Amino acid sequence: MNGANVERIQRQLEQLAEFTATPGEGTTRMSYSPQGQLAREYIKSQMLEAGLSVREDAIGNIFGKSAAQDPELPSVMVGSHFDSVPNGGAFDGPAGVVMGLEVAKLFQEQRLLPRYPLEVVALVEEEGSSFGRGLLASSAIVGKVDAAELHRLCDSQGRSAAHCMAEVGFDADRVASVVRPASTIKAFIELHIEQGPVLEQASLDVGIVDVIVGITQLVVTITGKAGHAGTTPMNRRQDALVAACQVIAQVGEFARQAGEETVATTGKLQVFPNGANVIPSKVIFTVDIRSKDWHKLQQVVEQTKACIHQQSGAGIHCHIEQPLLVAPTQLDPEIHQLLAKHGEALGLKQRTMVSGAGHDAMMFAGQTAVGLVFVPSRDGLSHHPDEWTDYAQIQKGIEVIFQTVKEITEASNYDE
Ligand code: HGY
Ligand code: MN
Ligand code: MN
Repeated sequence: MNGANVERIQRQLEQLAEFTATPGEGTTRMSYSPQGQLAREYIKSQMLEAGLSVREDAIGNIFGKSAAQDPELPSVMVGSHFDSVPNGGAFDGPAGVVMGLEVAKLFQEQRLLPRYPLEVVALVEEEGSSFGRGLLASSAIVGKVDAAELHRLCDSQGRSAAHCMAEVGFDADRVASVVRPASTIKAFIELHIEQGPVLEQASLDVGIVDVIVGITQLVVTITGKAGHAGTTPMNRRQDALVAACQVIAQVGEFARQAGEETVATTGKLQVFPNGANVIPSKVIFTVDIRSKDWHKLQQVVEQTKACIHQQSGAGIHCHIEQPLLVAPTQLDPEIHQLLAKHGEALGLKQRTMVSGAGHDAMMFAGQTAVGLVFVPSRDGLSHHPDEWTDYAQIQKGIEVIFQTVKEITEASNYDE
């Protein structure tokens, strides 16, 4: 298969994987961190090399825009995110950013001039690992984030998102300028690793996503009263951690009862003051709940909230925040059909599938026509240092998108 250049894809992914705070222990690249900034400069350099004009918006999203027969027309946007989870893998996000870079490079090499501009995008803060609010940048681009939220959201050291942005030259107070009116985007197409076992188990080359599951995240703060572990009788304790454990043990059961592949996870747990001989006075933990069925999602949310409130009383107080709530998202059938047509023409083995992972694509879906292409994940593993997808597999996914984007941008040869 000509076209997408596997060596270049490998080189760019290996270079991005270098930008981690935990070398040898997976990819840890927080937005606005030194590693995030190194990745930023590299991505911008690769956009320039692909002949794109580069800009960054007020919160640090990077855009590389091509020349076009009609530059005023809406862009066909391709890309993904370049932040990571703690000790995650090297492909979650970067595979989609490199897809965008490669599509742009192929346009340049094949002297293609699109009628609609091609726009490569590298997004910050999709994972929510820095400030506890996933899909932050794509939410801002579609107008769902205000400056107050960026001043309110904080990292584990209590630094606000606005502060962290300002530290590297971005400006949360100008977040309104990040909004892209729907009229400026003709389509958004993302390539992402599947992060599950389906494609590998069926020996398929690509998955074309029709639905992304609904997602919500709760941040629960339970407060009690610190005390001496040795001298405080069991009947006189207000133990915040014991109360939290009653909830955490239940959320999995609520999800199992809901069925329909509904899932619930507590991934973050902070205990204060976190001393072995101190009764915990405060606990902050997260509950991530997902389902392709909106009613099941809501059912588990309500059960979880009720269980939390049942812990209140006798000196125990509970507070719930819900920074993220996105309904199950249907992607664009026409884009889906185009991707399937080009996958077939390329002789790829493919299937339609649901995404159990959330993606920036779901935020853009309310704004424009959106497509999402999966490539296989070895052992279905992701959010883990051993996350892996063969570069040749990524190349196949990129080829499908390149052919599709050529059609959607109505590209023609400069020499014609
Ligand atoms: O959580 C997710 O589904 C994605 O990895 N942000
Ligand atoms: Mn991702
Ligand atoms: Mn992820």
